[in-house]
Amino acid sequence: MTGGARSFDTRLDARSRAFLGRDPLPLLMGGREVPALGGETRTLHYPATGEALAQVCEGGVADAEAAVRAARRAFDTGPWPRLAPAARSLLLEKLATLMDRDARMLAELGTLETGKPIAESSGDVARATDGVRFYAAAARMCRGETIPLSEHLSIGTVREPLGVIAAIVPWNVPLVLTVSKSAPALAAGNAVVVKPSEGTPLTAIALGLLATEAGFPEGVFNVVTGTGATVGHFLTHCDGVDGVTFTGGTATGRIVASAAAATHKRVQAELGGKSPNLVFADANLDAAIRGAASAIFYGQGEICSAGSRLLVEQSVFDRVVEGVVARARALRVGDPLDPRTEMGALISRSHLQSVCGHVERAVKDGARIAVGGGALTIPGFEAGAFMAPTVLVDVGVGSAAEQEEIFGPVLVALPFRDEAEALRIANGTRYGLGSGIWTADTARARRMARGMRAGVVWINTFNLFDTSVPFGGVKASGGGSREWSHLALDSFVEVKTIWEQT
Ligand code: TXE
Repeated sequence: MTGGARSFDTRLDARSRAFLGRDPLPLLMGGREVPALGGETRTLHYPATGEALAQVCEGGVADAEAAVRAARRAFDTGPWPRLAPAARSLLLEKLATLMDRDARMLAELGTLETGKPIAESSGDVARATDGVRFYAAAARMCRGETIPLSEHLSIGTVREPLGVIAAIVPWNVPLVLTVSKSAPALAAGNAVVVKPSEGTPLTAIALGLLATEAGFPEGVFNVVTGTGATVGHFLTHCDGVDGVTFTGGTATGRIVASAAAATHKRVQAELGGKSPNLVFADANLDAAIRGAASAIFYGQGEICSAGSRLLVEQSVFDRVVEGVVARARALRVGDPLDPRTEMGALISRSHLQSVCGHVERAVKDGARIAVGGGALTIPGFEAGAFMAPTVLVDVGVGSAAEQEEIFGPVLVALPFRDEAEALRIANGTRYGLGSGIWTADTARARRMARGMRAGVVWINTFNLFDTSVPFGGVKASGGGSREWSHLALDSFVEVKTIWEQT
């Protein structure tokens, strides 16, 4: 980048500075760093200050086509799918080691591209690296079974890679989601084309460069930047792609799924949410308050499984809401590169406007702002997309604020009378991703967990994740297959049955 010193330059690791200094950052395909065929570039901005961050080659349809061709070659005739699982495992392990080496750079790039606090980005890097390690091991566990039918028939299944996988990634947790999509696909022997979100391609490009350094065969791990309307559209419509793994908004997810259906692609999708977090009067209320606040304010609320609806038993409603409000007031919002910061900037000014628009509409619909409610001006970061942690009360069940994903630090709090009403409200949206239950009564916790129409239930905790634990949703939150754990491999393999008369 040209121009004067930026507010963040001197605070970065030398590797981050060198990475950002590459002008423009390339596309990665066929094992090579290449410019966009059309010669276009995009300037990325740091959401906390609005400063220009980096120039990135902006891929288009021709670039996506070239990446798919490279991936196709790698899969159809290259060594990768034919390698012994142990050899694939070793390369993934090497990638994880390089991610450890560059952990600080990856965390800084994650913060610069998203505006999230560095403490969270560091956690993202640790989670992503653990994900690569998990699938390094899982590469050796991708196996079939034998089925005894009769003495003269030998029947076996093998789990074969699908082929070329398009990984379409959103902007909220770019590195973690690039890994959750590509690592199991690679472990199973597929070739991958990653399409990062147009505004947050840095960590995906950095990961791609590390994959090249680790020695992945050419064409196995490709990264094409660009918009959903061009690159995303091509990847979901073209014949050369066999499977799509997508995380993003529910509306886009529908478009992706129908495009993929038309060309017979496997789809793994993880979409939006409006996750309920239920607090019963018998719960450890201090823990529930802490949990409820972090469920919505972690990641600025830009998390698909954010606990964005707090449902509280009537008798303790005021106490719990006051507790969450106090925590919202105490949150350190500001400089994302400061390790003490607890909430950073939203992804962009336009997303901030959208989130504030949801709050304004809620107020028109009769909601009351218990805390926050709008943009925050942080000294030294005046052009940043900061939002005050917000809690809304007097929100109607069925109102837009209670039903729609806001994707920001906005919590709606509603009282309930009994278990049946709690469950009715909890299950009363089109989404079904996360859900929380806070109670000291184990039997009730299990009863409620069974009643939740959600892919994940957390009891006396919220938003815990682990590489070895499946994650995903039901209804409009996605559905079908799961991300993470050994189950994620299922999205990227085909089971072949072999009958043999003996
Ligand atoms: O997401 P999109 P956006 C929700 C959240 C947010 C809303 C919109 O509510 O406010 O979605 O965010 C690519 N064919 N989530 O617009 O459009 C796009 O380029 C193929 C929830 O950023 O879903 C990007 O790489 N691809 C979510 C990716 O899809 C297309 C995380 C996601 O973008 C495409 C992010 C198309 N036609 C947003 N159009 C979660 N579940 O965590 C776009 N893309």
